[in-house]
Amino acid sequence: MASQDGTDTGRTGMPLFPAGFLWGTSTSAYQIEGATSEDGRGQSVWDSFCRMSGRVNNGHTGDVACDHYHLWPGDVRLMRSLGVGAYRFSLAWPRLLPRGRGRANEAGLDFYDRLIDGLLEAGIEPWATLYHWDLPQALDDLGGWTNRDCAGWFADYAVLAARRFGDRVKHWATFNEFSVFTLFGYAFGWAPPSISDRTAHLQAIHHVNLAHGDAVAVLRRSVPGASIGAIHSFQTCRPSSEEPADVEAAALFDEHWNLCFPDAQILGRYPPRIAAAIDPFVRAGDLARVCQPVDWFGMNHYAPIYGHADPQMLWGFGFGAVPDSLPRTGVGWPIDHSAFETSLALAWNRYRLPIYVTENGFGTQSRPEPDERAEIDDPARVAYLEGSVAAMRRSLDQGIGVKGYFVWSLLDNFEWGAGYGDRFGIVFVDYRTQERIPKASARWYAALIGAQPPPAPGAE
Ligand code: IFM
Repeated sequence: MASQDGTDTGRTGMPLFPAGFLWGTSTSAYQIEGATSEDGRGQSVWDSFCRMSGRVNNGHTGDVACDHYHLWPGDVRLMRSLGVGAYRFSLAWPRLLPRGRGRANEAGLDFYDRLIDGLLEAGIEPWATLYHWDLPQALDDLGGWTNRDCAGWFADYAVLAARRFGDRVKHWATFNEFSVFTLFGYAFGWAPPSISDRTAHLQAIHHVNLAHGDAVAVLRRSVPGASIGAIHSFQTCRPSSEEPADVEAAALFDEHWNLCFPDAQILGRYPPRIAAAIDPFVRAGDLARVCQPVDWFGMNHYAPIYGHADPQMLWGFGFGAVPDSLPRTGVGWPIDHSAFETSLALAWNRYRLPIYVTENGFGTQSRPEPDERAEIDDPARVAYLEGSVAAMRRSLDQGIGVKGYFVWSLLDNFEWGAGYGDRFGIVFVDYRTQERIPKASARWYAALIGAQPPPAPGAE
């Protein structure tokens, strides 16, 4: 059977993917764990940022979040009931090393031991990300990513994680969305450490790249059979208008958002507009240190970016107007699945690595009580996810090496500056009771996974 766009839909009406295609869900530590001051966890930059007046919507914090620290067994059961093959979560650096370096926190290590064992018992492959934005505050006090030593601190943290969990965790990502936390934190000032400074931003880019390279080397040495990648926010970047200033601004935005991390890590060079500016921070041998062989390209995709010239912004580019013709998600992001196909093709042609889509999802704004549960019926999210999956299927037909897809997110969670106001989960979380209620999108996802052909005998 074929759908209107020509996709093979099998008997169930669901698009069919090659046997062995991986279906998963993604989350991150600060967004779901809570228990921020329990069992010896140290403070992260997000704990501090949430306490700064006016930074996070409604003064929300990650203190409790989805209380996944205590409720993880139920969350694993939930994933099992959906039939997912893999779960991508992040390790909280400040839970493992409360001061970022030095003495490890056994209780924190135990927590991830339990989670990993629980996932394996449920037949779900653990995919660990070392860094999803929660830098230990103690390291930020020493300059954070502007300090070149931070790369070495990160490598030591990677050694600890690899030695403790590497017997069971074989899929590792170094960082999640390099460009987002460096741009928002060191250039736009919208996230910790709330800096807007060109030198600090360039240092952060390069030191994070060094940290990535060092961590890949550590993981390769310490984890037999490791499959290692990095996760990039990779969104097609278009100019808001055909004005030459907007076209040039969008090109610089593209280098900052999409290219300056994977180009350095996979091609061993910075993209042209950034190269000259970053050169003073690059020492002999650095790019070889950054550019370590990886096994896959992690792509987080949500929406195209429209860039325009904005002299008020640090680098002269900013988010510009989106064409009125494009529909929007509940949090105002433009919906255009052709941008996803473009990004997949671009990453494939430029980096020639197998691609895992490590995040893709649809945000809505939480309704006020008593209507907030109306969100459990979420046809707009289902339609968006269907569009993404169809785009991915078409990309596969064009020979693009997409190997798996992780929906963002398993649960509604702490959406950074938006606090709990934005919901991206396929499972609804009632934050008053911590009740989890699968949305229509969760049922749709389970049906999609259930319709896929079984893995070939002997396949991984
Ligand atoms: O919630 C975030 C996630 O932490 C990183 N990628 C985008 C998601 C939605 O904004």
